[in-house]
Amino acid sequence: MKSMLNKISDGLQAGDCEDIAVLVQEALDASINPKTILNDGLLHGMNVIGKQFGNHEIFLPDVLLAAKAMHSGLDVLKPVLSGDDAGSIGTVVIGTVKGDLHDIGKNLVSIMLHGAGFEIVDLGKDVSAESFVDTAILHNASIIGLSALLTTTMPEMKKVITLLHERGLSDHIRVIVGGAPVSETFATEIGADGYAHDAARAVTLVKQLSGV
Ligand code: B1M
Repeated sequence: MKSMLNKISDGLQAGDCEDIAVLVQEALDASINPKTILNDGLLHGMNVIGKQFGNHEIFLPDVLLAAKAMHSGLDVLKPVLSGDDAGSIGTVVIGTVKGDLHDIGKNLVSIMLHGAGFEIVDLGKDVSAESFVDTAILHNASIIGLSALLTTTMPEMKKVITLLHERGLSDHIRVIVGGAPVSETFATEIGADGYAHDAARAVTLVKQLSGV
């Protein structure tokens, strides 16, 4: 099992999209737990990429290739991670905030929330505060989930919360935030209703806020 997971991590680091899809399918066929494939294969590889990029050992095109490979792997994992649609227990509008193009973590949160029975309206990346709020109203959503990966885009989260207050909606629509630079302290500072460190905790948080 370890060697299969290592191959997935290595393949992701090499940005090998086709191989990754095949390797992830092989791991599933070998009955390796999908969450193990995600954490010890795909995310392990992406962590290495993040560190190497931070240390200037690799460059943006390398990161882009790894991200594409991540998406290929997630496409294979998605049906097993999100499971059968058991009927909606609430609607969540989710997206990555304006100016921010990182969507891998946000996609994971979407997949896990969908798997937990929530209807997801995924606005993608680079989403404006107005778009989050207008979409939540349109879909009668009770929760907006905001993701940010850049310290420079974190202030966009506050804009969504301010807009909800301005429109008198903050009692009806809750905001949760997450992403690598985001913290519990930051969430409290901007008046968010909750912070989740990872996708699994996002599910627990959304359930709590929805009273499910
Ligand atoms: Co970018 N990037 N990037 N990048 N990139 C980071 C974030 C960085 C930390 C790399 C580094 O320097 N070590 C750094 C940010 C520094 C900072 O702001 N402090 C950085 C930079 C600088 C940049 C550019 C500015 C580089 C440049 O152009 N010179 C540029 C910005 C573009 C833009 O957004 N405007 C850029 C571009 C890119 C790519 C496009 C090449 C690519 C993104 C592709 C894509 O997403 N489609 C990319 C990538 C892949 C990364 C790293 C390597 C990996 C991010 C990732 O996907 N991780 C990243 C390094 C790192 O994070 N260590 C880096 C895996 C993912 C599963 O984790 O998203 O953290 P994460 O999600 C987690 C949790 O955070 C949480 O759950 C997930 C796990 O379960 N979570 C939530 C996330 N959202 C949540 C929402 C919730 C709850 C939990 O509730 C709603």
